[in-house]
Amino acid sequence: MSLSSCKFINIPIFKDKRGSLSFLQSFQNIPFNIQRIYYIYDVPESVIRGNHAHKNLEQLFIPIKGCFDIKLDDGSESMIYHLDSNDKGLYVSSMIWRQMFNFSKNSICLVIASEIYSEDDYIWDYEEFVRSLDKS
Ligand code: T46
Repeated sequence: MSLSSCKFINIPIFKDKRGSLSFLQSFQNIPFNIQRIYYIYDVPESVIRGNHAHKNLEQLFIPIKGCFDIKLDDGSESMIYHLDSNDKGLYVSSMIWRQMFNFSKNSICLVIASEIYSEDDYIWDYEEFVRSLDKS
């Protein structure tokens, strides 16, 4: 997969005097079937999370609170995305190397995932990631 498959997705907001509500629904405003949800929080400012790629997993990253950066790399090019709005999620396809950093204090990253958790889906070594791209 190339970086061009990764993109920001607008999340609808229903806002009235009672507050706001946003939703995600499989294949409606998210391009995969939702199988898992997790969230990342209490991340110290200097920490880098991720540092791996996924063979099959597709994910949507949403900054529910605060902001952070994600660097995506498809083996040919890389780009840093700043996530700072809970009505915009970053869709990341499979076979993209990712690093998350610059978490603001008290930030929360919600992640919507297309697969259940599987250790076998992770590629932890960047050289191995690049080699797997050559094979596909
Ligand atoms: C990703 C980045 C951005 C589980 O048991 N189930 C789960 O669904 C997940 C996501 C994690 N875990 C366990 C595995 C580890 O022992 O939670 C621990 C921490 O996970 P990890 O070191 O993989 O965390 P990150 O932030 O480096 O990576 C996570 C996701 O794993 C990964 O898919 O894309 O966030």
